[in-house]
Amino acid sequence: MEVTLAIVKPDGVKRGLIGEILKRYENKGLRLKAAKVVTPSIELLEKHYEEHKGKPFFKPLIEYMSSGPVFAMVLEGENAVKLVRMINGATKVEDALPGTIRGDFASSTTYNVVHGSDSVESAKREIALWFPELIL
Ligand code: IDP
Ligand code: MG
Repeated sequence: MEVTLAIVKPDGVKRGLIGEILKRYENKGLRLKAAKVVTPSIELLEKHYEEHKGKPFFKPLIEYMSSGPVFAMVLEGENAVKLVRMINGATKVEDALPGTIRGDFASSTTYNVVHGSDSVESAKREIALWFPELIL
């Protein structure tokens, strides 16, 4: 069965959106396999976002993501990677449609409430980073 990593980012946790967001994933049939509240280290985040190293938004992104606790979760289900990306909505704030998490809750492209792995390979890599103890 496919698994993916989803994260409620610090702005989402501060705004009390963990329950609302998890409900949307569960409503779609995804199952929670593992979850934790953690303030991620800079080291973890630089690995997590290594594809974006050198981009202008990299430093603000790492600062934002390390600014407080996040809710990281492993979700399982058929097409889990694609489903979470669809439920999350588009990256750019102006493209995120109403009905998606970002469309409903994000007002900026940087502070966009949620993360979802972008492929099965990324999901494997990210789950190993965030949940090294997890045996799937
Ligand atoms: P994704 O989260 O939809 O996969 P990515 O392109 O992987 O989007 O970017 C990672 C994160 O970096 C985004 O979720 C967002 O927080 C931030 N980000 C991406 N593009 C921009 C940008 O153009 N300006 C500011 N922040 C950005
Ligand atoms: Mg991405």
